[in-house]
Amino acid sequence: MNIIKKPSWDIPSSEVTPEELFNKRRTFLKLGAASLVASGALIEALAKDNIPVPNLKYLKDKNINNLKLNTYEQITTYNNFYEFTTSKKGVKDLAHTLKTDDWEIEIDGLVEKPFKIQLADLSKNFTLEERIYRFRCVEGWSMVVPWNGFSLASFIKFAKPLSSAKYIRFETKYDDEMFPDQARGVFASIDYPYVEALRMDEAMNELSFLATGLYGSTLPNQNGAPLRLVVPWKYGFKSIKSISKISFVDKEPLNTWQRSNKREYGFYANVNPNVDHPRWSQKKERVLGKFLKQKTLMYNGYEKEVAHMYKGMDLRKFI
Ligand SMILES: Nc1nc2c(c(=O)[nH]1)N[C@H]1C(S)=C(S)[C@@H](COP(=O)(O)O)O[C@H]1N2
Ligand SMILES: [Mo]
Repeated sequence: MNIIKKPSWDIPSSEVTPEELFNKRRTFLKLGAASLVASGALIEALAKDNIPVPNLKYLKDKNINNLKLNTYEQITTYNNFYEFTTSKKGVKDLAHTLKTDDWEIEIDGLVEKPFKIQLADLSKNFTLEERIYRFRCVEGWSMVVPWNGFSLASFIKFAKPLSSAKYIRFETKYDDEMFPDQARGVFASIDYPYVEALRMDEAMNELSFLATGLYGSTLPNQNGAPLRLVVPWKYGFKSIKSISKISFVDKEPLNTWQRSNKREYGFYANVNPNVDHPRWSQKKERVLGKFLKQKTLMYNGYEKEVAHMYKGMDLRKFI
């Protein structure tokens, strides 16, 4: 029998899984504008799954662990972003007050020369990459996200810290017109600005990433636009959103959740199924969109890449 091969993107949208769709879209990106005409079905499918038309060019992640991506819809409608609301489903509809045009990042502390730079100018110095990472929130839910951005290590080389810098500290922008919960002052859910930090060796680890996009297009506000940290072996709260200040320091900074409740949250926050949260077990997690829970992996599945950094540390003490 003679089988006529259809072009790969020419399939009914109803039969496409989000992952296939994503891969097709990447093929389509490579083909360029000409394929726009030929791929009505694809455009329709993208629209159906609410995936924006891609606007970023990046080096593809080979996804050697064959992680199954969560959908764009799942990743962008279930968020923790206290500056807007503590309701995970509510963030998306409130996040329009965040204005990311002309976003400036201030770099200070133990660096050769402190400076301020527009994010657009900063990004030009790096090749955009894709990183498909597991993401595990301390609350017990998880997802797999295709991020776009650049390695934190490449940013650090650009920023030129002094050898006396032992930690890198990040701050979310403080602007109570953009972030309604900051305007609530003492009645706010947590102390602002949100602060997170990493030890320098953790920051230089190949996995540490600064994201400016996801699923091939600019980061949506609710996911921490225009620049957020991604450290996939740590609980999600370490992955600070909407960064506007980065400081190099010599003492361990007090991060927001440790400040808020140091009995429950520490500095390291490494994913560890063997150390329970004081109020719940960390042995399992629910992947967004799935009903049954799955086992949580040590260091969220990144043991090979990160375990050496914590050798000899008591993981019950350094939570
Ligand atoms: N500035 C800021 N960053 C933040 C948070 C926040 O409330 N404010 N929440 C953290 C938590 S608890 C998680 S789980 C992740 C959620 O990221 P996502 O909404 O992109 O899934 O962001 C982290 N970064
Ligand atoms: Mo979280």
